[in-house]
Amino acid sequence: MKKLEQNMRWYGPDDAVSLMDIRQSGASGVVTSLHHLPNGAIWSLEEIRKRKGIIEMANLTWSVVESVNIHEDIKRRSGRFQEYIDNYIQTLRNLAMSGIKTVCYNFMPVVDWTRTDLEFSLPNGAKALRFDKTDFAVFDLFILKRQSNEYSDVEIEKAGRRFKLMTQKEQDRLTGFVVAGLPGATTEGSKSLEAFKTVLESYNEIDEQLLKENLNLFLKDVIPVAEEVTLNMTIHPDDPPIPLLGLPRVVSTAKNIDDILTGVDSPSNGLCFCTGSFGARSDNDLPAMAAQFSKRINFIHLRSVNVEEDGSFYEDNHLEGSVDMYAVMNVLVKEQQKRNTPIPMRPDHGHKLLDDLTKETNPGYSAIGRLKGLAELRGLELGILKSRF
Ligand code: DNO
Repeated sequence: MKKLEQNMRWYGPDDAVSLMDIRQSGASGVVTSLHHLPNGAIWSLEEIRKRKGIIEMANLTWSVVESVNIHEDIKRRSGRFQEYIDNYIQTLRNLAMSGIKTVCYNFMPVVDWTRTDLEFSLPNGAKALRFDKTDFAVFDLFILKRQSNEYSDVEIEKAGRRFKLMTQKEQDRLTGFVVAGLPGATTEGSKSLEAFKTVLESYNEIDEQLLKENLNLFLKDVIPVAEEVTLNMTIHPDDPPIPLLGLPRVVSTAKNIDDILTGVDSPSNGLCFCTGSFGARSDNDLPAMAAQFSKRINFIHLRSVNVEEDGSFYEDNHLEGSVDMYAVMNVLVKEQQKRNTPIPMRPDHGHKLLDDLTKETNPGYSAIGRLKGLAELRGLELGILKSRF
């Protein structure tokens, strides 16, 4: 009976959730990144080993790097992109030399993840992350004031009405929530809305087709090295998996994933199967996607979303909402039985519950909420294993 490898994300020594907290969750490893290094820099052996040492001192393993972020120049294939690709490759070599086998990354231009509310109150008093389509249009059209032809008249009118009712404080709150998902942009120095707009404009000439090509060219450079040093690269889907802010999206659907995995056909070119991200699109059939790509799923994020009619969603309990977690887990457990090494998983996000509510944590990465998620997921896995294998 082979089990998935249980991990928790850890943001490094400054994370309010400590390694000892993570140990108490029952996870055997952590998923982390060298967040203090700017995008595009080489991760030295020394920096990697220092971090690894801290994790191992707590009797945990550094199971996955999430993420080695991709510099915007690589996504645009502009400026110093070749140098950044060379740096990326060196980072991968250094990680492999330090015994790390799995790296997660995404190919979302500018924004990493996007929500409009990081403190959405649930009926039981817990707090969750939410993406509200109208609020997002308010931010885009009336706060950022971006020129856009992507909204229907009805959407514009609805957003306009909501904007008019908003106080300045509410507008600032919304802006704060949306820009919280800009880790790439902040490390590259774009914190203000004006600077944000400038980065968005740098994608004016880049459509979906071009972004796909740029991803493919990046993979053509990087995957052979990953293969040589036996490292799994796992691409994380777009979150949410729809075009936003006029930016193209290329990692949102089964077709996108198929193009990526067949475009550079190597076992090292794998997928981070994130149920919460894919699940925000009602036309993504998650169990079918898990089955279709099972061989190339080398990292798993498990979380659910409750999707509303207009595409707005909030993050639900891990086993409830729009994601059929039982069906997805069935596929993953089955795949795990065919493998010699455990597939790393982590509960993705969690509500703010109990003492989480008074603690300053990274959005989605509360201790108790994630612990609840992990406990439920591990129970689901065990139930499936015991009844079927
Ligand atoms: C948010 C995360 C993302 C993810 C990156 C992967 O909670 O799922 O920040 O780590 O997009 O590169």
